[in-house]
Amino acid sequence: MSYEKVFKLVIAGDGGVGKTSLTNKFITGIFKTDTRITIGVEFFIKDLPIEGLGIVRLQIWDFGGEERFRFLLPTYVKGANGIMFLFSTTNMLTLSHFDDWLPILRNYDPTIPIMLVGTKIDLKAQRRVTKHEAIDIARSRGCSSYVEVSAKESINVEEAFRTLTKVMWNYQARRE
Ligand code: G3D
Ligand code: MG
Repeated sequence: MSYEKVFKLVIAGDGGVGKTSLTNKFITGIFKTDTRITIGVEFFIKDLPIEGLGIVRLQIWDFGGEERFRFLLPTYVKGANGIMFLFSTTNMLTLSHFDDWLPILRNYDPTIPIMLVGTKIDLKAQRRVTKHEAIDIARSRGCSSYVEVSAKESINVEEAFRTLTKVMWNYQARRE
């Protein structure tokens, strides 16, 4: 497939929030139940046709959120066109940690598009973060948008990637 652009997209967030599950679901359409702890970083490619724009080749960097790999992140963020920051809607701490991640994510490009993504919305009874709270954080931290997803129940998965891809496209166009 020929593509118009290549965008590097970094998936960040605490361990266990569902980064690998969301990436897998988007790439393969399958919700795997045996995702192992991601060591360092995993790298995926997906060609995404965007109506009216063209085909975008997404290079997706699924970053291992485990503390002992955190030192690698600044290197991976270099040259990124956009970032998805995932937290679990079942765990407020994973959203609180956004502020710890932000300086690293914005180190090379202080205005890089960052989409805030609340995961596991199928776990309704375990929900601890309201949509309202998450939107407030997204706004006050200058995120491009907030999306809620479930990799398990296939809610908003492709939409999240599409939305961010369009934002990355516009962002790059403005800088050219
Ligand atoms: P990570 O890559 O951010 O570390 P993973 O997270 O994708 O490995 O997911 C961590 C755990 O959350 C996994 O469960 C996974 O199945 C679960 N999970 C991911 N996305 C969803 C979702 O949308 N809904 C639900 N209910 N669970 C999800 P285990 O039990 O393997 O630890
Ligand atoms: Mg992982």
